[in-house]
Amino acid sequence: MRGFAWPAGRPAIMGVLNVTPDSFSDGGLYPDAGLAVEAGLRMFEEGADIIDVGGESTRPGAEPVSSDEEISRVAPVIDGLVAEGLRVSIDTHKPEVAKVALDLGAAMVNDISGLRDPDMVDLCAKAGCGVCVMHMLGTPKTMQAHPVYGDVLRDVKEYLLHACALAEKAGVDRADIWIDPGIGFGKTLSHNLELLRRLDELVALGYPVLVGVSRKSFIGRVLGAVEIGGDSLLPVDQRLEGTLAAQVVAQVKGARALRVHDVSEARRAAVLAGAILGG
Ligand code: HH2
Repeated sequence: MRGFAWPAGRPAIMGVLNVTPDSFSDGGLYPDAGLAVEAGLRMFEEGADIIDVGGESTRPGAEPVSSDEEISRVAPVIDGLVAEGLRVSIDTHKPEVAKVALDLGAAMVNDISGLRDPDMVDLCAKAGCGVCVMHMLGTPKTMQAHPVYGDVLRDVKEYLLHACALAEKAGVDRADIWIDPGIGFGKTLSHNLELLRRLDELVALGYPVLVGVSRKSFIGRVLGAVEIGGDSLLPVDQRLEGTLAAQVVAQVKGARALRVHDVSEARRAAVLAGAILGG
């Protein structure tokens, strides 16, 4: 991603800005574009290095929306954030949506489908933008039905390497690629924990690794079992401490970027962890 300066001493912070009615934790928060732009500016002031704008929820079971609907949600927000000089990524797997976002000045495409659509690869190669390639098993509608892997880390790694090779062959600059294991995207609780435990194996591939754990249900599940019992989930609004713990583990394992809802808290935790880790 041209001109992206990695922050010293901590992972980059990607602030989550969902302009959807149904995202799992911030859905419906910004009924108009002005409010969403204000929220993005607040995240920037709190230390976000890039704002990830999404117009379609990808929570388990989510219904897809049309490209037109997605564009109508994200375009005014991206326009407003870019006008304020902020660096923006577009969270989409649809090339038509990515194209509009890039034309408006977005610097990165965050593709949860891991570049499944060849048109997306070509678009990114032509645009010379940053690309985050995320691993997902299946689609959001079905991904949590019964995810099965041989060895989850190896399978995710193989998929990401393959997608990155296709992107580079099409002309995407290797330096513009980030990879992401896709925590919660077609993974059981133990898959998510294992991916984080063995994140250093993904880091060893040499691409910057982005991790998105913020408020996700695996956190609610681990803490719910301890605090409530059985299969209970700790509610989304009580997952901040668990989120920070998981983000710090990812940082210790070598994550270079964190996708977060709570920017200020995540930045503070990352700065402190960075000071301890040194270098
Ligand atoms: N997680 C979500 C969405 N996009 N992109 C990347 N690269 N990595 C992630 O882990 C990731 C992502 C899901 O979280 P959220 O956007 O908060 O919710 P929703 O999909 O319901 O809008």
